[in-house]
Amino acid sequence: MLKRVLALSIAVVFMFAVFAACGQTAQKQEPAPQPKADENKTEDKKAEAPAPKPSGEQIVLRLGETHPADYPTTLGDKEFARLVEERTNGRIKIEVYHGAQLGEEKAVIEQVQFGAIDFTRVSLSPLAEFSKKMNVLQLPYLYRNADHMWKVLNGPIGDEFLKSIEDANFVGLTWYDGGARNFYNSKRPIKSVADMKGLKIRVQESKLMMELVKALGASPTPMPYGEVYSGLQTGVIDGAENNWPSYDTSSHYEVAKYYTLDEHTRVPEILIASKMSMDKLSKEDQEIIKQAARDSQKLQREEWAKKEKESEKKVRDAGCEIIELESNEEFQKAVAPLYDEFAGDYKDLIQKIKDTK
Ligand code: GTR
Repeated sequence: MLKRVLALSIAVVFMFAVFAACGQTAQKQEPAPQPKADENKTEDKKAEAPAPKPSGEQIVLRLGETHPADYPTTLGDKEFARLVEERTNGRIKIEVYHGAQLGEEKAVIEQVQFGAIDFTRVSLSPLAEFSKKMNVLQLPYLYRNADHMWKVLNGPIGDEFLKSIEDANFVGLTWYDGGARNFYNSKRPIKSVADMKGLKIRVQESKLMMELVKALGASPTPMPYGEVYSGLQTGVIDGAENNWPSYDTSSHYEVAKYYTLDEHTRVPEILIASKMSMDKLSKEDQEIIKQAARDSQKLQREEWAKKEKESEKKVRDAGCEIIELESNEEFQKAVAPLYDEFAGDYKDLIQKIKDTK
């Protein structure tokens, strides 16, 4: 709650600063008011290498991230920030606010849209609500495996999608790994679609994810990530769905021990900038930022591969029941109508994705 109030007041103060600065022609951006440093944040600061001496006016930008400080996406964000700072000799500093300090994903995306927050790393699911075509890239069972997904994302199709969100006032910078998502719940092992019946399943704030859960016979409850643990604990919801690292680091495995490897979606993570923030920078600086984001993907994917294994081991050791399906065909069939519903206009594009080798 306190975090929310804090995030809201920062947003209000910042908006005020943005409006007050309107009419000024200078490119310079004043550092935004800082939230009170929490313990983690203080640790972060200590761990950072000393910043290179800035030459001239320093530009301070903010990046919002929902995950904890040592989560693979946060490490990717920090690598991005480090590269930008290094390549501008400290002239552009990007502060990474992890752990939803700037708010939950949907609220942060809204603020990025009107320039109150400069960058964020989010899941494609909530972002697709702002740019519907993005739903294509999170269709259930779209990719054959992780390699296939990376060929698509790092090729011309992925580039086109990064560009496509400019219409919604975002600049797509790069993709990060988010693995495959699986269902988990506190009631019973899910071994078939029939076992999903009647379960209250939390989903991200995404229409596609709601319909996916409905298509499997369960009842979807959209909810911000930060509220899911208590939702599971109090029985407001019976389950949710996520990849291994999120199931682990959110501690959801403690309160929902049945985890079924149905791999219904591979939802890419995406790093985006506010178009308003980017437009204030010179073309050269915009290029540095875009390249740094692309270059940060390597570290994020390495960290992801490590974390997936660690998290799987941790939740297995903790006694969670992991259900491996002989085949997910039944799940695939049940969710197939979503292709028409969410991507009916993009049949050729879907074929191109499927044909990517
Ligand atoms: C995670 C993702 C987060 C958030 C979360 C959720 O896998 O990395 O950005 O979207 O899922 O389920 O809300």
